Amino acid sequence: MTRVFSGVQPTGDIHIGNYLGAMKRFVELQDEHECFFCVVDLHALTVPQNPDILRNKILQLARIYLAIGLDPAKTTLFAQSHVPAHSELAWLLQCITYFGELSRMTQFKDKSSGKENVSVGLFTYPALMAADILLYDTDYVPVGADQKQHLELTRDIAQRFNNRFGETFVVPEPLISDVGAKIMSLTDPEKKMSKSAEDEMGRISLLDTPDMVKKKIMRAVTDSENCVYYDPDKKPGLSNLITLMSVQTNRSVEDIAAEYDGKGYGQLKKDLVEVTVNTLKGIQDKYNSISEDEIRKVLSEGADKARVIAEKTLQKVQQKMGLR
Ligand code: AQP
Repeated sequence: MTRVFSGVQPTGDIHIGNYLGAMKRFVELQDEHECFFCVVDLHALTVPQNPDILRNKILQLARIYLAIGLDPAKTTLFAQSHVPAHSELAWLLQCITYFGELSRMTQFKDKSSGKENVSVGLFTYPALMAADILLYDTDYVPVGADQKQHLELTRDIAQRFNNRFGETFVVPEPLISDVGAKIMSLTDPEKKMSKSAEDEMGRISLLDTPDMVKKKIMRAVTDSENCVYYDPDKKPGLSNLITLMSVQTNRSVEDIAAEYDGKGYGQLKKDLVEVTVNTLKGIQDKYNSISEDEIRKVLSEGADKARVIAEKTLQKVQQKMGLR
């Protein structure tokens, strides 16, 4: 069976961009692949976190994994920090990753821009992400478009290691959706929707109430043309709403644009509220039915399973590098 790995950071409110861009795909993949989905809590530490809030966010994200339909009987769900091999392999991979490569990562440039004290962890984050993926002999990594560059680096690191030390790592392929891989902010549609952006109105959290969803979509920034067509360069706000409608209804963006041509932005927004509230309702109903004990049990059993595989890969790598 082919292996799938992906992770989500417990850094804030998991939003509809995370869900439609990556997490929905996790659920589809679990039936036909051996899947590992991780709460990448070590990644969260690359920017300052309040320890109590982080602890809660880790459990909340695990609960969301279950609520969107991931089934612990089919898939391994765990927290990254519960499997020490992630940190250990990250160090070994950092030692074969070049400073220049990490300096070119656009996410690092964006997240560090204008900040005075930027952690070394934020800079080396892509090497930890490579470790996460390579530990599990991963074939496919479902991610949003913002992670494409990190995935390319992971592939380069795996190939470099294999060339230097002999065949060791599977070189993984990214799985990036054609539509919905980059959902944009509702208030600033030139930027992607983000968990940690200060402006909450820019994102729809998976746990937002129907009223909040309505307020955010109805206030979403569009343009003054009032003519419906899909063009992300010319009409980023409107095109983002069309994309949100398209991925939630499994219809093409052309189809949606044609339907609302002549009806105006107001009708599209109204219908998008209904569709989105409906998407979130299923997730929220399940979310509210899961107990904290159940989450802890899933994470504990998941880490036990993940640890066995991760340790084996780590030992192989240590041996190849001359450590054992
Ligand atoms: N706007 C987005 N549209 C589509 N997919 C997205 N993803 C993130 N934002 C969008 C995908 O969601 C998965 C989990 O993301 P992450 O936790 O790795 O964090 P991130 O990529 O840095 O995204 P955020 O939401 O903006 O978080 P913060 O604010 O903490 O940096 C990934 O597969 C990602 O591609």
